[in-house]
Amino acid sequence: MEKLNEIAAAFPCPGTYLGDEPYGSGHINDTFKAFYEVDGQQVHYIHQRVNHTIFKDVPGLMENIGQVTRHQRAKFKEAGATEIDRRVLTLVPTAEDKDFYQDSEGNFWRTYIFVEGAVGIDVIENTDQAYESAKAFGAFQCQLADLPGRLNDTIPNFHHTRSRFDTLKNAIDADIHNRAAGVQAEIAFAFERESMVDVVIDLMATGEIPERVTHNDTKLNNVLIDTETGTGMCVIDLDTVMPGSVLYDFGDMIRTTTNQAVEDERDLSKVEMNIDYFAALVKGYLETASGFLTPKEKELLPMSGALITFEIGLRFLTDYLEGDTYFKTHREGQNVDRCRKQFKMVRSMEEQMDAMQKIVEGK
Ligand code: ADP
Ligand code: GN1
Ligand code: MG
Repeated sequence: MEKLNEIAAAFPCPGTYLGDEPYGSGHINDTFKAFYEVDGQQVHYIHQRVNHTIFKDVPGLMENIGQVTRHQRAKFKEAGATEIDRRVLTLVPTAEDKDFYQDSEGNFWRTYIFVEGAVGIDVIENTDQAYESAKAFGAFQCQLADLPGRLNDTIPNFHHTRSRFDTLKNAIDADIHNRAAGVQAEIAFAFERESMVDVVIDLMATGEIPERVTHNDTKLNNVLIDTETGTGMCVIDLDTVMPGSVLYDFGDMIRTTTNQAVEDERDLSKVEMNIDYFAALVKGYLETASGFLTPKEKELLPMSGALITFEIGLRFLTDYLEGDTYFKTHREGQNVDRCRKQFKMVRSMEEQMDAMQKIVEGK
């Protein structure tokens, strides 16, 4: 256990501070589980250092999170929900009553109440988890449909797939680490599918697909699943909640919940899109989202998986070429393995597109 004394002092939580342990498997922020003792009982919090290289306006991001979680809380209350502190993230204020603290080194920290008895799943175990996570993300979008005003863009052009493609092209041209020669097959795969990148952004530009408040990072481990009941309890990782398209949200659910291989799986024979998981996702998502989806959005649900999986593959490949500066890596070549897995999933989804369409049409 390590002591984050400055952080613990900044967020006055009741009890005696015991220490912190690194927690979770996110690629971006530094997350810690904090241990406190209150009347002989252990109580936990989350201390999180926000990556301010990636999120350039942390105060603007925290303003979004404050607004979003307050709105969710009001919706849960209105609906008469129980255990609201386990269904929505709760920010713990600093001694100055702010939602974040900037430490002596300039890092930004926030603290959440720890959601007990629920976990983020890295690799899907059964169709119930697909159903539950999609239902939770759909309910999240539904709750935020009437959020007043416009949220700050925490990362501009986050799901602008064309700019992601252009950034890859620049990284290939610059090739600052001389890595391009080793990934020619991946580069060729990317170029063969260039036409895919504009589909959703063009439809958004013409207004055929509406802009909505979306999560933008709906990977499976960003919904906490109740360990007893298996219910999708709490949508977390709200850094990228901002205006976007539901298609990128649904697509990322397909990317991360329809296959039992890890995100950087090297044995690509294990990597196939599983249609039963897909069917469970569609069922869960439409239960909470069908009330607001337009026919065009619904029609494009199956292709959204290939689109965002391609986009994330482009981002992993770009990061590899740029020297692994964006996503946390734990070994050499991890980003290229992540890219290869994504591209294999794209291929598998392309092969099963007709079957995926039939499932959505049947609902
Ligand atoms: P990252 O942006 O790095 O993915 P997350 O906000 O997703 O960071 O947090 C990382 C992990 O920490 C999550 O996958 C989850 O397991 C855990 N976590 C985050 N917030 C909470 C919370 N309030 N209660 C319990 N676990 C949490
Ligand atoms: C990052 O923060 P985390 O680990 O949930 C990334 C997502 C990627 C994902 C790939 C802010 O998500 O966009 O899809 O890794 N988040 C950011 O696993 O870039
Ligand atoms: Mg996360």
